[in-house]
Amino acid sequence: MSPPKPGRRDFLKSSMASSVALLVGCHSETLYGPEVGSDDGTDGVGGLDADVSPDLSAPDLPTQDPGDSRETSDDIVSDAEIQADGDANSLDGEVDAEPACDDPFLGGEMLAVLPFYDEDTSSFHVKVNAGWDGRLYTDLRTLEADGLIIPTERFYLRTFEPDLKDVTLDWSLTLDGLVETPVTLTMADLTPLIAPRGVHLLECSGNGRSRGFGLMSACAWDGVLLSDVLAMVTPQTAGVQVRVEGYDGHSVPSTHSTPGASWVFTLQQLAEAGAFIATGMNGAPLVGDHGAPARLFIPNWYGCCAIKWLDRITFVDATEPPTAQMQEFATRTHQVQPLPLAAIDFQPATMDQAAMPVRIEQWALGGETLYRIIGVMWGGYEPTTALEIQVGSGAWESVTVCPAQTTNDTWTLWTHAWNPVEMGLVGIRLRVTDASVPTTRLDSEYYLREVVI
Ligand SMILES: Nc1nc2c(c(=O)[nH]1)N[C@H]1C(S)=C(S)[C@@H](COP(=O)(O)O)O[C@H]1N2
Ligand SMILES: [Mo]
Repeated sequence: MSPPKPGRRDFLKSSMASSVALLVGCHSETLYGPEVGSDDGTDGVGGLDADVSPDLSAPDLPTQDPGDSRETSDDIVSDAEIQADGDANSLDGEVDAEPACDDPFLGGEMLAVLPFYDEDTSSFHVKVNAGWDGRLYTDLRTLEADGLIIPTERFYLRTFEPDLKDVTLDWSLTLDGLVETPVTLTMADLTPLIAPRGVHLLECSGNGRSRGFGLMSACAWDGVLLSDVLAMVTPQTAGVQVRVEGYDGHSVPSTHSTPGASWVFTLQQLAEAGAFIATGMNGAPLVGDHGAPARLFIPNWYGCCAIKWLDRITFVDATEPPTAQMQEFATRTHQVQPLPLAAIDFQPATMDQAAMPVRIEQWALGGETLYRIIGVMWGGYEPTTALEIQVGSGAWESVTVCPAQTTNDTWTLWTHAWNPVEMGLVGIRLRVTDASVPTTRLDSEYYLREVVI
């Protein structure tokens, strides 16, 4: 059978049976067009997915995949557990203000986790490629209310530890440029200043659907406030900016990306964001692939700014040009074209409020088949309650996020009960209806995911 290539709208209207036939016969491009933004952390040519070619030879069949299903509903966090969590966090004698979260699936049985359409789930949590192009994709399907901190070995990777890095040499960090006296710091200088810096999410600006948006993770970080380190030198003039660099000595060049990682920030941007030099993840010292012994971390800025194997911070003036990485990642950090000539005129590479589904569960409940869409919201600058969801051609519905989003530092889980009115391939869209909440990337449908019912 060679079905005609349908337009997207027709496709969504088609029956389940013909959808499956079409899915088997169609290349994804027919349905999606080229993906804007690949999952490799580079812009590629014209923002197209120029270099990542997910293995399409063995696509997930768009059927309910028993291999993905959970045996029982034990993994599902019940009201009681959420309550218990809240109780554990509250001080003795204090009234727990956390409202009970309604669970429409109570007493039901989870049957399966449905695969997202046309996403490669084959290599989550394993290191793929090498060196500069090395990646590890986090499996976001595993996210649970009590599992929102990703263990270090599952935290996503973009670029492995450089093979030319001499790990026998003691690390040092040089502060130079437009300063009275340059200084070189060792770990002994930083150690007394190391403290827990909280749970923060990191997302690669090139995070992409083809690999399940797996270039995003959150964990608890330790480190030293960057402002404390910058205060160790005296800027020659009213210091405005710094250029931050890391070590990037790879013997094998990247197939597509400009070597090096370097970014220019104003002192104000770093101070306002609470930037720190991370030295630890999840209670242990940083491991090599995550930038040991020290990396930059700027809460709520894209991963491309989180310079690993940090070794130099240079004070520069307002005429400093953008670095190669700032230009390479310009589309992904939502810069306006033509690009400014000075780094200071670049938009900050911050993450607007975003949201997407991470797991679609099929449940049996009271003789009916229902679906539970579990998702995350992250990024943004103020917590919001204005999240809405649309499944397929259904109406936009408010998402009751419970417990509510209270921080923009890390992701917040939400769930949405869904009773399908149409069969076939359906897209899942999210939006924020509060016009004061910037949602540039969300609104571009960057985080659209699809599922076949
Ligand atoms: N020195 C250096 N730092 C780097 C990079 C790099 O290639 N070299 N990649 C950046 C990018 S694009 C991302 S998304 C994050 C990834 O951090 P992680 O691998 O610890 O998750 O590191 C950033 N820091
Ligand atoms: Mo990235």
